[in-house]
Amino acid sequence: MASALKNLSEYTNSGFGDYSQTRIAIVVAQWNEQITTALLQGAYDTLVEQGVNAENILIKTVPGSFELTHGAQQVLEAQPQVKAVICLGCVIQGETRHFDFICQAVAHGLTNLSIKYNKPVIFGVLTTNTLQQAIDRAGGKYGNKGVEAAATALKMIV
Ligand code: DLZ
Repeated sequence: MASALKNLSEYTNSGFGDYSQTRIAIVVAQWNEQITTALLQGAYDTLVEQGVNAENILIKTVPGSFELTHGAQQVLEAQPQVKAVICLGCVIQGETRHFDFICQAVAHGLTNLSIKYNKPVIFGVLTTNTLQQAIDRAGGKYGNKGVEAAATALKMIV
């Protein structure tokens, strides 16, 4: 698994700019809240660390990862000054095919939004087999996917 080889909280410092006037949105799913709260913290701290003003960080919650696409679309429509949207969620494999449908839908949905609005719409969604794998990637032994998502968003802003 890729994140077993890479710590998700480690990123290179090249490719960043001046974000003092930059407005960024984070859309976070409430499903698996223990995990997504940790992802949100990691993303938020990274934005602030890289110079984004706290008052320029918009946080929106949605019920589950499936709703991340629509939540991001709502933000992009209502807030044209937002330069990037970081979408955070955690989908854990269960006994039904829900997992596959949700992961596919979100991946496609966010890709389409980034093309439609020509802005970074970041897939900060953990898709794991177990809760422990998610814990390991939400501030645990493999770092925090939220950090990686926020750093990626900033580096993709033109
Ligand atoms: C329904 C569902 C299931 C089974 N699992 C997850 C999950 O692991 N992670 C997640 O973010 N959301 C899950 N959901 C909820 C869906 O994303 C969505 O909110 C519902 O299907 C809407 O009815």
